[in-house]
Parts: sequence; C-alpha cells; structure tokens
Amino acid sequence: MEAPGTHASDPQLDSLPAEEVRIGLAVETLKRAFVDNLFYVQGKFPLIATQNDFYLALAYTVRDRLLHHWINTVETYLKQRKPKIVCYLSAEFLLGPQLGNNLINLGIYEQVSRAVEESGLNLKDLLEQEEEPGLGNGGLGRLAACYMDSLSSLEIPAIGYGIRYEFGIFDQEIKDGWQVEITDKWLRRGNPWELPRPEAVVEIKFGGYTEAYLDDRGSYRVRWIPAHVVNGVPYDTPILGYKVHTANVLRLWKAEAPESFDFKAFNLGDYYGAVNAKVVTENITKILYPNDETSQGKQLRLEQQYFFVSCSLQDMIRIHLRRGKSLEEFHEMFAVQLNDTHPSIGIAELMRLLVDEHQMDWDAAWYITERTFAYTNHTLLPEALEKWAVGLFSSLLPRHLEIIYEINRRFLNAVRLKYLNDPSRISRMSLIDESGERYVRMAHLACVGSHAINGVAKLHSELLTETTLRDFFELSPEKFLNITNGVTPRRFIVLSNPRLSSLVTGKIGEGWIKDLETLRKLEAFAGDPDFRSEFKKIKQANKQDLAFYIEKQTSISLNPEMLFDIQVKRIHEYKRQHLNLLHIITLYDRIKREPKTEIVPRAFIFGGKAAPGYFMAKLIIKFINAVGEVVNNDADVRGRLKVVFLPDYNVKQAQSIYPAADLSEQISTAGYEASGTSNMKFAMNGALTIGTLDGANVEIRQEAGEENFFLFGLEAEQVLARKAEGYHPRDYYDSNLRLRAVIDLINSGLFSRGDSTLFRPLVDVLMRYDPYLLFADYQSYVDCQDRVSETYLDQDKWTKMSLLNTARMGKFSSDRAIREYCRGIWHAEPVKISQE
Ligand code: NBG
Repeated sequence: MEAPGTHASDPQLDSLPAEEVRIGLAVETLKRAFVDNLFYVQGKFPLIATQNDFYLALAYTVRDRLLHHWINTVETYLKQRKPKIVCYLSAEFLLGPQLGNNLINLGIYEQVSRAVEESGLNLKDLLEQEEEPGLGNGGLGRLAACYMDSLSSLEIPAIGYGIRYEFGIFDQEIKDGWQVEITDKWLRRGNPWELPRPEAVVEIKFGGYTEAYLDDRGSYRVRWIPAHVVNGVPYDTPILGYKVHTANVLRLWKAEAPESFDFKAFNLGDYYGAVNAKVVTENITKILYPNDETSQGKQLRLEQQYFFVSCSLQDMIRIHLRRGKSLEEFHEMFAVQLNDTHPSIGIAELMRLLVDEHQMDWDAAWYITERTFAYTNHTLLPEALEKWAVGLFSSLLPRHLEIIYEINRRFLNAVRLKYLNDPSRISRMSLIDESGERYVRMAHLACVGSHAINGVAKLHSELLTETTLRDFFELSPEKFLNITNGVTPRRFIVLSNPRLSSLVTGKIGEGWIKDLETLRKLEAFAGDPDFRSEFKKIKQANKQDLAFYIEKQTSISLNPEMLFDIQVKRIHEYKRQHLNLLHIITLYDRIKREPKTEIVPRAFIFGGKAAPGYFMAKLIIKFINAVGEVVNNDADVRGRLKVVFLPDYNVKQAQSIYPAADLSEQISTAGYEASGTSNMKFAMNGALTIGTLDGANVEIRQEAGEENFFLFGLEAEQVLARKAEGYHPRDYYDSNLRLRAVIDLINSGLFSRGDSTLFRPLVDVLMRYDPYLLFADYQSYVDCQDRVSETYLDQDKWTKMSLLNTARMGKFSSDRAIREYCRGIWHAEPVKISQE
C-alpha cells in the first residue's frame, strides 16, 4: 500500500484557514484534515499508521464536520424556547457502523472516497475497520436507531436516551455447528463518535428506605434515604439528518461510582472493599442482556432500567429549567416515548421527581405525567411481558413501590366506578399481580401512565386491543392507535445498495431518498426491458458480492445464479427457522429418491443469534449447520442445494445481505411477529417475500400487490381456533407422507452422524405440542415454495415482480412512521437549523 503523501506541512494547503480544515468539504481540504487528524489525534504518521489509525483519522475528520451542525442545533433549541423536544427512551439502540452513514447524510461520500483514494488508501477497507456498536438485540433496538435517523432527517428536535453498555450483544462464533458466545469488546479501540459530558453528571439513588416529614408549609412529604448512590455520566453521539443541518443527540449513560463513595472504607484500611464497591456500581452499564422477547426479572436489569430512565428524566428537567420554563409546562415541552416497557419505570420516577423533589401536588404531577408519556408495545408473547417481584422492587426502589401503590389505588377506584361488581376485572387490570407471588406489571403501569398506546403493525395493534391489552382498551379506547414500523432508506438502500440507488436516481431523480413514496415512479419502467435488465444485473452483482463474502467466512461457495433464499433474524421457535429446514429436507429427500429430478438451484442462507440460555434456539442453529453438512457434501445434490449459516449476523452484515436476496423468509406463525422490519428492508431491495399473514407482512403484501407476494399458512384467527379446538400435530405426521419422511430422516440420525438423540428435543416438541404450528403449515409452505421455484424459472417475470416490490415499499420508510408519531402522539413540529 502506498502511504498518504502529505502531512501537516503541505505548502499548497498552508494557506487554509484553521476553521476550513475542520469543516471544508472539498477533496483537497478533506485530504489535509485526514492527515492532520492522523498526526494530531492519533499521534501517527502514514508510514507507521495501521488501517485502524487511518479509519480513526477519517472518523475524526467526519466528526469535525458533524460537530458544527450539532452545536448549531443545540444552540437553536436553547435559544428558541418554544420547540417541543421528543425524547425517545430505549434500553437498546442498535446503531450499526457510523462512518458510512454519516458520509451519506453529510452528502460527502464521493468526495471522501476520492480524498482517501488520492491518499493511497481505499474507503471500503477503512469502513471495514469500524466495530459496530451492537447495543441492541434485534428489531426493537434497530427500530430505535432508524427512528433517530428519521427524526433528524425530518428536522424534529429530539434526544435519544439509552445505556452505554460496555459490552453489547455478544459476537457469535460457530464451533462444531454450535453457537459460541464471545464478549463484544466494541470499545476496545476507542469510539470516535461519542463525546463524554462529565459536567452533566447526575446522581441516581438505590435501595434504602423512605420517611415521612412535614415541610415548611406543614404539608406531608416523603423523603427517600438511599442505601447508595451511583453517578450517571452522559456520552453523546451526534445523529445527523440526511442533507439537513439538524444533528440531534443520542445520549447514552454510563454508571460510575461517585468519588466520595469509597472514602470511608478506604480510610478504614479496606482498600479492596472500596475498590470492589466501585466495580459493583459500574457493573450497572457493563453488559446488554442478550435476551430477545423474554424477561427474566433479574435485579441488574431493573437497576439498568431505573438508572438510565432516572438519568434521562433528571436531564430533561435540567434542560427544561435552563430554558426558563416552569415544571407545570413540562408536558408541553417534552414528549417522552417509551420503547416497550423497559423504560416504563419512568412514570413512577417522574411522579417522584415532581412530588418529592419539586414539591408538586400529586394531582398536578399526575396531570403532567400522563400527558408526557406514550407507550409502544412490541410484542404479544407472554414471556416478554415484564414483571418484577414486589420484594425485589421494594428493596431496590422503595419509594417507587409506594408511588406505584398510590397510582394503582387511584386507578382501581376509577375502574370500580366504571365497572361495578366486576372483581375479576380489577384483579386482571391491577398494576400488581396477586395471583401467586406478588409482581409489579410494567405493561399495566405503562398503559395507565401514558396518554397514547400503540402497536407496531395494523394486525398487531388489533390483536393488542383484543387480547393482551383488551381491558385497557375497553377502559380507554381513545388512547389506542397503530403506527406501523418503518426503516430508514438512507442506511438500508442508499448506503447498502449503491448500485440500485444510482440506477433509481438516474431514472427518477434523488427525491425518493427523502420521500420514499416517489419510488412508485419506477412502476412506469416495469415494462421497459432495458430497465429490467439493468435491475436484474444489479441483483446479480450484489449476489456475487455476497457469495464472495460467504465463501471467505464459511468456505462454502455459492453460484450467484442460484435462488438466494434468506432468513436472517433472531433465532426463535415462533420465527420458525426450523420450518424452513423442513422444506430444505423435503427438497433433499426428493433428490435422494429421484436424483434426476429437476430442481431450481437454491442457496439457503441463515443468520441470527440465539439467546445464550435458550436451548431450543441453539439447537436450531446446530440443526441448520448439520443439515448443511449433509446437503452441501452429497454428490447426488450436485451443488443444486446449499445451506449456509453465516455466523455473527449484525447490522454491518445485514447491509450486504438485503441487497443480495431473491427471496425473503418471513414465516412466523400468524399472530406472533408484532411487525418485523427485515421484511421491509428485503422488499425495498427487491426481494420477493414468502410469508404468512403476520405483522407487517400483511401490509407489505397489500402494498406490493397479492400477485407479487408468496402467501401461505394459517391466519392469526385460524391459529387461535386451531388451538382452541385441540391441536394434534401427530395427525399431520400420520397423514402426510412427505412430512413423515422428513421427520423420519431426522430421527434416523442422518443429520447427526448417526446420533438419533441429538435433535430429539426439537422433534419431540413438534410431535407432541408444536406450539407454533409448523406441522399445520408445512404442506402449505412446501407448495408455496414450489410456486416460488416455478416463478424463478421465468426470470423476466421474477425481475418484474422484484422491481414492483421496490417501487411499492414507500410506506415502510421510517420517515412515514415518525410523521405519524409526530402527528398522532407527540404533536412535535420541525425546526429549521440554519447553516451558521
Ligand atoms: C420486536 C418484534 C418485531 C418488531 C420489533 C420492532 C421485541 C420485544 N419486539 O416483530 O418481535 O418488528 O420489535 O417493533 O423485541
């Protein structure tokens, strides 16, 4: 590699004003800034710099260009005392790599690429260096990140509040077909995108007890005497909107032990004790819980939730008072969105801050609290609904428990007034579950303390009002609404699929990037064979790239002519990766019975992490790899089927997977997937969907047109009916020869080197209970897959369908979703940030 030629003393550039080096966007200026940063920030010069040094130098160069937007933004919000600020509270923000996205949003991808090239380096290589902040599990955390992008792009004043986990979601390795979890040390080499703000530290209390007292005016008050105190230090990451001057902030909190904390122990000679206490305190923000859609009631998790929520609310109050406002107006200046129940303790915390710390009356405080919060529900799965044992709650947050009891007392009185003589409703709706050991029900707290409650896709929102939150819907139907999820086209089309982006922009201009509905204009070209052939070439090129990457990672080679059939998402029984496997084994069985049979060559690509404690999910990963080992190496198959498990699925990988997919697997049992968001990203990039009528699939199919979607399986209502009438999976095994053959092959040990017990747990669950109705949907799925293969034979038809999918996915931009939140819940308006 050639080393960059210039550094701080290039005579040609010496005349640049200092400020210009920090903000200028010309290629020459960027080159100068790049070497400057290498020298002054990294303390390196080109000859001894590593690729990572170059990456960091470039990241700082880009950050410089973000900073003045950011400072202008903050200044504008502070000066104009008016604009309402949206605060998005989320325990997870799955940001993905920052550099590429910032280049896109700044509109300087091309210049920077040239500047880097002229410095003898390659931008792609530098982008590869970035460790992504994996501060989320899956869809919920990624949604929060997409929403931050849209908030800034739409120029809505916003702050994202969350946790700065030292270790994000684990890295996944595969050993002998099994998942192995490796600590994600994403901060190891520094994080150039964040700025610590130690001056904005806040104090968070834990444990202890409460005591009543009379204040100066003789009023009854409560004071919380904590057992210990933790400091919350904010780390800020600027989130720039697409080609606007708005840069909102993502403020993530880190727990630190207060200085004074260890003094006493230290003076007594207990050096170890003093340091240990510090370690324990700082554990709060050490690690992200790697469970998706389950809640375990672990103390540290409640500590994390309370910690970041209290930090954030105290921060909001500080900002509010600094803007010269009174607390009575708090709800007019802040809209706080609860991303699932994880931050719902905020309702009790805001009450505590207003009543205990700011001496407000209960009723006035409640009025403000209810109008401040809104709650998004992301799941109907009962195992995901958070509840905390009352004992744990009271030892950690004694004052909050009192407040929750008081909220509950008043709430249940209102329920009693409305529904006379309905005690079972009272116990169903109570914030406290008293059916056995007593628990605080966080979803109930969220419903009672919010003025708006939304689900994340039409079907999901309907099911919420009919099942999980039915009582709350009956009590206050006006609170409920649907806001279907969306994803950002900046990251998931412009950055991920540059070939498609330039084809589209060449045809219809670049307006689609900010107004995705204009992709509809592409429909006019669906009949144009030249355009179709361009479109198809792009898919092929993307498939070639992915095949190259897969071969590097797994040594499995894929022919890009094969149908790329992809399922990437967390591994979960309800998502039914194993239904996909049953289909693969069905095809394999066909070939083995009749090796000459005609078959459309397919590459089945899987990716996704399993929660470390979720045995079935881990067994599914092993199963995928085991089937791959047999199928990929069987001479009869002649390479026509390939099965790949791509380890360590994350945002970076996702960006090269979506553009290369022919077929998107969205095959959850109807009624179980709240929305899904990968379904949107695949379809935007021209993948056809095979799916059930679940989550947002319903709306994707509506938009794409029924004829451009492969539908199979029972509908949500039928699933419930089938369960109610008594479901017997074994009947399907007995009556369906193909299914039986598949199950028998698994049981024979064919995929487990003769060990007929390895996959028993999976098969047993299917044969006995099959809670996610794989057997009931099996035939419909296989038949539908046959239609997929047949359609793929007609490449021209396939390309047309694919193109129409891209053209019709405008609805699923996160910009649309954010506009709906602004209009329907937050009542927030855009604020223009000027360049200066
Ligand atoms: C997930 C749902 C997905 C949905 C995302 C984002 C949780 C609790 N829920 O279907 O399973 O797309 O949230 O809304 O992670």
